[in-house]
Amino acid sequence: MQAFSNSGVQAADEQRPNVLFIISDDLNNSIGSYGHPQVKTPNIDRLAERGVRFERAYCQYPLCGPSRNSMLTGLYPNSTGILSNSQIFRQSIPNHVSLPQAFRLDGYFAARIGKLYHYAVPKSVGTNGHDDPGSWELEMNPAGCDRLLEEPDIFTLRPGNFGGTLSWYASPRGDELHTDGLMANDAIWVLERCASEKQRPFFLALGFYRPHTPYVAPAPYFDNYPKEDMPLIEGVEEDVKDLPPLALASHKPEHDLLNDDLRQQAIQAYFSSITFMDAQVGRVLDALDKNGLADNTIIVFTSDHGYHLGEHGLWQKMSLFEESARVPLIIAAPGMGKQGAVAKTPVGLIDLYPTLAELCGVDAPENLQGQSLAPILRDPNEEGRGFTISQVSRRGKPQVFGYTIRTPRWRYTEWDQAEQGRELYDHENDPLELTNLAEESQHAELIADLSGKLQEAVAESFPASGKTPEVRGGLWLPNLTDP
Ligand SMILES: [Ca+2]
Repeated sequence: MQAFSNSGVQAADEQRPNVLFIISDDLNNSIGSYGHPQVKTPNIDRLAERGVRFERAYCQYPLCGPSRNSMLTGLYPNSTGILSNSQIFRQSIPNHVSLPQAFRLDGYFAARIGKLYHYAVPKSVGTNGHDDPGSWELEMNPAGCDRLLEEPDIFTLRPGNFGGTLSWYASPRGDELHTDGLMANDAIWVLERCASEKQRPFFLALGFYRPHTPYVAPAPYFDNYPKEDMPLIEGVEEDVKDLPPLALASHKPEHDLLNDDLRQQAIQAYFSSITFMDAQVGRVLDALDKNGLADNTIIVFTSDHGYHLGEHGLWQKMSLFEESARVPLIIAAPGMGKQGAVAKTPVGLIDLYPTLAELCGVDAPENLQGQSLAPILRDPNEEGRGFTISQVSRRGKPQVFGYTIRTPRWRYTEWDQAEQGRELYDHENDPLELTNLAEESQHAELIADLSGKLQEAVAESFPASGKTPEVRGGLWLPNLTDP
């Protein structure tokens, strides 16, 4: 009888799709299939060819911790309470069921390799980081030569600092000695195990660390990007004249240490790290195919936020411009929609939880705030919600917020409820967001409309109580070599 009932479960579960969820850290849209003229990403590109590529996908908060907590809870940052790094939603909304936890509760094998929730990179690489143990049945935290051996050799703008500071290194060691290479090895091993035990569907989450600083990649990847060919942004002085100061407040004093030579070195290393990470993605996709899992596995590829490489004079993240708020997003769901399709309606990382829950028939909490992207996967011309909001905080007492709304044509931003400035960009004519139209009277009606829409969406980003949950307990830093 036991054998009979087990095989009944097996038959039902084998039809449920698996999920391979791949996220890269601090990756912007410098990707071949997104039209980047220089960056080589053959493996992400071949994934795009078998799925739907979202042309306008945005994070909800352009910083690791807040973005990842939002994505993995399906709630806006105003509802998770996680508005800075080194925190986890269990400190604010402990009873909420996370995305991987929902799959676990529904019988899936949920595994994490590397960075899904926040990690202090590179110090916490090799530890669980600011993880949520309730989300996973298996957690793997490899640490490679980039973490354990090479720090003394890494160039950095501020000696001794590697995580928040621009820093890079062309490593003499091969792919599989680096953390991301070890992670791909682990993922291949887990996929082999999953293929041999098909009675349980899996949710395998793989969080690569590159291209986050320090931009460390094996030296051969640097050969793809001759330093003198790396693009430098010009005309910044003119560009920033029409901007409110808070729009540029993510600038760090250390960025003033950059000259053109260092800027080109940094971009070379950032691009090299992307191509290195892409190669690891390729090894995992190959393993999925080789183990006969591809036909029944939904693959997601994304990043936690974008990244500036000098636009508007900015580097890294924490701005509300396109480069910082936008993320790559590719979803390949077997049998859904046309392979290689492109969806142009704005969507957010907030939408991933309801999407995957629907596609896999997994019970999700009723208070999720995003939309399911399933209708857009079936027909990429579907509009869905039709806009996405992102937010960021600026120092001050009380804390000041900037909010931005992205529609298919416009980006509109308000700082401190427009008390400290606003911005309007026409993406049809100004994709680089160089001309702020917010103070031009002919756009008054459009601005009133976008402002109303933004404020309504912001109000809905709070929980039913209307108040952002308080975070209990302090910050902490798991550290492999100095715990
Ligand atoms: Ca990040």
